[in-house]
Amino acid sequence: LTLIIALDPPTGVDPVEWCRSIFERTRDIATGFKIGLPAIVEAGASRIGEVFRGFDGLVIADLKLADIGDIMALTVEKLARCGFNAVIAHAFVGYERGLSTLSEKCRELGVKLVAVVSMSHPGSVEVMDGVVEKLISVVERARCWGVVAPATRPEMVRFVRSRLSWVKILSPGVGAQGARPGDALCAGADYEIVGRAITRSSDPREAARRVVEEQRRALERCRA
Ligand code: BMP
Repeated sequence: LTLIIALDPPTGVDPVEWCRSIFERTRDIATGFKIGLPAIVEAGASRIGEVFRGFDGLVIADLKLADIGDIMALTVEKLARCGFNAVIAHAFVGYERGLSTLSEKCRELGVKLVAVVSMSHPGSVEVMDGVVEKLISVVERARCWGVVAPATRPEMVRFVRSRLSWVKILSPGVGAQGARPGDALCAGADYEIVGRAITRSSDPREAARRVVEEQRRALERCRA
C-alpha cells in the first residue's frame, strides 16, 4: 500500500466524526492516516486518537514539532498514550539535544519518527531547500524512520532518495497542490500523502481507490 490519507477537517464540522467517517470508509485502502493541527487543535489528541483504536496501520501525528528535544520528547510521550504510532518533526532544529533526544524517546516508545527535509509549497525553496543537504545529514544522524519530501518537486524526492537509501519517503502535494498520483513514487518515494483530493470528495472511498489505481498505473509506466 502506497497511500497515506491526510485528515484536515474543514471549519464547521465535528472534527472527530469527520475523521471517523473518512477513516471507516478508507481504512482498508490506506497504509495509514496523517492527522494535522486543524483536527488536533480542535478536538484534542486523545479524542482524535480514539478514532483509530485497533487499526494497525500508521497513525501519524503531524504537529511538525520544532522545539528543544526535551519538550518534543514530552509531547511524543503524550501522543503515544493517545494511540499515535508515528510523529512528524522538523529537521531544522538540528541533532544535538534536538532530534537526538526526540529520536531516542521515539525508539523507547516504539513511535516512528518522520522528519521534514523539504516542503511541497513554493516557499520551501526560499529557505529549506537551500540547506537540504544539512537537513538530510540531521536525519542520517538521528536515524529517522522516515522523511517528508515534496511530490510537487519530484527532483527533490529523487535527490533525497539518492542520499538516503534506507529511509521511508512520505510525499505530500498530490491532488490539491498539483502533483499527480505516482509522480513521487516514480521518483523514489514510498508513500504519497493525499488529503483534500480524497477527503473533500463526495465519495472519499471512490476517490481513494482512484488515487491508488493511478499510482499503480504510473508505477507500471515508470518501471517499464
Ligand atoms: P492536501 O493533499 O489536501 O494538499 O494535503 C496535504 C497534507 O500534507 C496536509 O495535511 C499538509 O499539512 C501536509 N504537508 C504538505 O502539504 N506539504 C508539506 O511539505 C508537508 C506536509 O506535511
